[in-house]
Amino acid sequence: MSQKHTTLGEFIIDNQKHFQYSSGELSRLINSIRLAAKVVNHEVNKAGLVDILGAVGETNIQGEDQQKLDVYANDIFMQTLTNRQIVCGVASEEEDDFVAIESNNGGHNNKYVVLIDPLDGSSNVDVNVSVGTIFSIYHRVTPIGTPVQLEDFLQEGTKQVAAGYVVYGTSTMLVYTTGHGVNGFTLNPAIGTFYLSHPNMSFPDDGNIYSINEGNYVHFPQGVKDYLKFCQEEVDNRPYTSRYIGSLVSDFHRNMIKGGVYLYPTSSKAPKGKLRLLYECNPMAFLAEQANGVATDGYKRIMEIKPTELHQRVPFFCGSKNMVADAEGFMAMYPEDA
Ligand code: P6P
Repeated sequence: MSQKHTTLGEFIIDNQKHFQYSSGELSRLINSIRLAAKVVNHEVNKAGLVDILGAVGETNIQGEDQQKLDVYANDIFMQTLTNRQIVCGVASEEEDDFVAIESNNGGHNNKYVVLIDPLDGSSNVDVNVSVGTIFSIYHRVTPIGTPVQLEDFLQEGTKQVAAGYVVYGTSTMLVYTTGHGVNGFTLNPAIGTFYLSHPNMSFPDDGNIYSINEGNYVHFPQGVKDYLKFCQEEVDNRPYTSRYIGSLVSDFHRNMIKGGVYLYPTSSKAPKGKLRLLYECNPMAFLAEQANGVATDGYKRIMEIKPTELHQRVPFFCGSKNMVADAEGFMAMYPEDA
């Protein structure tokens, strides 16, 4: 008799008790993300068969070529989040500015804002490598009943109510936290149901996997170069293994299960790093900290950074606490690089 796996829907209901005074809106919001993830998953899984590969011939505010699937995923999440009378505004990697939800969809009277990277790592789609969706949820800080403002989105990561990702890999998983640990759900595509497959996910304190784009080595700060040499020297349980998928969600997911560290530091090519604070680093940092891991910019906690711009970038050191500490130790040897 196979073990009965709890469905995501059952899990959300069972955990409703954590949200005092909540009328189930956060649960409905997470359910809407579940629905959008299934729709995007269906398209990602057949991307090679329909005219949805390749670039749309436009660039987003990041100056990155928008892939057709980027735009499709953004449209699906935008539509799903907009139509649920729960959200007053959405900020997306694919949108220049935040999107205020119209009053006919509850708009100003809704209390949550969502920040999202609808299809992270999308350049991998054309080569059939896993990609992901990353989401971050906050209570608005401006009064309910008024139009959502930029300050509703520029909140420290410590204020997140929930965060998670979908990884469209060899299986499709939804992994999320509401501040009470991290749980992973695997989609059974035959029936379109997510089942609790990875309860209470947790980073091992140590690991032997490091994830970084070593092609940027010559551009890295000296502390990062020294840490990479540390990873590669034959001492103790080193050299470590280098694993870099080019998809943050996939590298994070593997490191959380096996132990490891992900680094996207500053470089002379990316003086502030590449990853975006609001819809990549903060949600992944919330998950990391809820799963016995850590996330910093090489010096300080990611979730304590006060955001100033919607698409601002920060350096990102994330994963097993002892490995991040080792990397920070090398960074601290060069205070001039801070
Ligand atoms: P690079 C994808 O564009 C992304 O935001 C992350 O998912 C990934 O880890 C990183 O950028 C890859 O960047 O510069 O190594 O190609």
